[in-house]
Amino acid sequence: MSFRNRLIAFFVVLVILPLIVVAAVGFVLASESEQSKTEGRLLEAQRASSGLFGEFRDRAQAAARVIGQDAQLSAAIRSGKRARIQRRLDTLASDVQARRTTMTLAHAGRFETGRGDVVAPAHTRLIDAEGGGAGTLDVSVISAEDYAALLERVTGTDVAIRGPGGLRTTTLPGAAAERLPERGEVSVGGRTLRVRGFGGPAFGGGRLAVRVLAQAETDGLSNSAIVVLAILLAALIAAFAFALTVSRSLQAQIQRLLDAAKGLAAGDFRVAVPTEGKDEFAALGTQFNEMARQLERRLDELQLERRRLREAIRRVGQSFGRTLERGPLLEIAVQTAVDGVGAHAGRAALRSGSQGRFEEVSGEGDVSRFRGAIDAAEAAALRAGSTVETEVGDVCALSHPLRAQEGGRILGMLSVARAGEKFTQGERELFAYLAGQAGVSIENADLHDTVKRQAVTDELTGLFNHRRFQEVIANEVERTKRGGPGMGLIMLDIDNFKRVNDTYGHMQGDLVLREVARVLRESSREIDEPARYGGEEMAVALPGTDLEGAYLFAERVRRSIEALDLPLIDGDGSLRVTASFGAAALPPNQAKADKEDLVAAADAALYRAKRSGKNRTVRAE
Ligand code: GH3
Ligand code: MG
Ligand code: MG
Repeated sequence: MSFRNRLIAFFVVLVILPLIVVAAVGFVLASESEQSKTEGRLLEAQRASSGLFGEFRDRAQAAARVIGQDAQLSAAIRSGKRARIQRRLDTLASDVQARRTTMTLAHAGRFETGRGDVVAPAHTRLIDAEGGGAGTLDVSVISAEDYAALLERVTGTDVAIRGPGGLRTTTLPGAAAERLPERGEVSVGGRTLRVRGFGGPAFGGGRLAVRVLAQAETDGLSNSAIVVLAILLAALIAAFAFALTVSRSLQAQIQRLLDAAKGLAAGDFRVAVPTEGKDEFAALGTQFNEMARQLERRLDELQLERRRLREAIRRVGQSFGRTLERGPLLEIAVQTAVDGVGAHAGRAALRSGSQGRFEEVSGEGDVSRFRGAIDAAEAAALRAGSTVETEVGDVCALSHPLRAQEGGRILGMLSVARAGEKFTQGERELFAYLAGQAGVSIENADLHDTVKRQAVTDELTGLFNHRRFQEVIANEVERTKRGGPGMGLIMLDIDNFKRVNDTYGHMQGDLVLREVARVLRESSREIDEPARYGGEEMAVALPGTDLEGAYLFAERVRRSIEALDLPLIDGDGSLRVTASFGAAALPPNQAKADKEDLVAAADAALYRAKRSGKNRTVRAE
């Protein structure tokens, strides 16, 4: 059932039911008044008919007196001549306008004038001259038919008159068949009639019943019933029209809401429902419009968030994949996190060792302003091992550990902060994701560093390996060719090393190699590149150093090796070693410099140092 139909049903129940009750009461009242009206009419008719009856009876009495006291009739009776008596009776009846007379004489028998049914008779005794009863006289001045017609005319009701022998007359066809009570209701020819009446003497003895009959109010509709019905109908139409109007206007308002909701569902947020008035629909409309605005704002926010997310993921994918250096990586991580979650500032802190202090490596925005909240969040996140949000004043900070995938080692912390607004669940999740990615990337960078270092490092001594040495020499020679500052090169070979191995074992030999390498490393400057050339031979490239510089450097290293007191692995005591050096150099600005020549020169010098007694440095020629 539609809303409109329900409203109409509601109105109908609310308005029509009471109307029907009122109408029913109206009908009852109207019918009661009809009933009493009919009763009144009948009573009046009954009174009139009995009054007329009495009047005609009085006239009959007067006529009987005239006849009874007539001297000529007395004489005729005394004469005993029947014809004479009859003649005189006829004359008298005509004079008094009697409709019917009957005279019964003790000695002469019965005499009559007129015939037919009559009503309201007078009955008298005839007294003769001697005073004895001579007979009886009955007189009536009106026929039953005339009386009935008169009554119908005067009272407007139907009339039925019944005598001892049956119905005398009636104005109502069909009434003959009915037994008419003195008072009550009868049905005649399918109609219901009310009846009233009275009894009187019948002509010639017995009783006469006079009945007046009127239409009972139960049949058909009375005027008042029609009025009630008309009012009811008018009220019904008015109620229905009102219900229709109200339901139409309500439905129109609901339709507007429905249309707006459909528009909203279709993504049109500019829809607005009219909100004039102060009723609940206006309130609903206001709420609806507010909801649409909220939805639009929320969707905008979502879209912004999605854009930020996409941008962050794009940047993470691009940048984390491209760079393998900690610094730039952390910078990207902080920047992406700040942009991605809409923060105002952020920082990444790293620690060098596994237990070292954190140091800010990269910052974005005004970190100092948010330091309190960031420090608090960082400490809490470090304890919790996961994302933690803290609030200090109106500043909210998010912090998440940067973890290595392998072993879950905490490499550092990534934090962002924002003033005035908490971070949403989505922002926290994005932040945790970014921190996870950053952790993995840093670990990758570290691994990369390690691999790179391993690729150029000699495992035993920690010096650069032969390949790296070749690269360095080649680079420096190239630099010198292009007007660079030149370079020095020393090569060393441990003296009688085979004997160390033979006497103390290979392990001891390795230890000697490591110690000599340490001396070499510690003696070198930052830009020098000490390398293991092969076996127990080592070399150092000395950028920007001339032959004399190289020689002095070699001598310094040689003396340090000579001074080494190396502990023996097995048992007590110690071991001393010496080394021989060859020093060579490439002067600056050598357009024709050659790597092989330089190495060969240093090697030749070393060979000469060996040949001339070991534990010494020989300059190349
Ligand atoms: P010289 O004074 O003429 O240089 O004599 P030397 O014994 O050092 O001569 P040689 O070059 O013949 O011997 C080098 C030895 O170094 C041979 C080899 O067993 C040893 N050696 C090379 N590499 C290693 C290493 O990695 N560990 C150890 N323990 N010994 C090594
Ligand atoms: Mg050797
Ligand atoms: Mg040697």
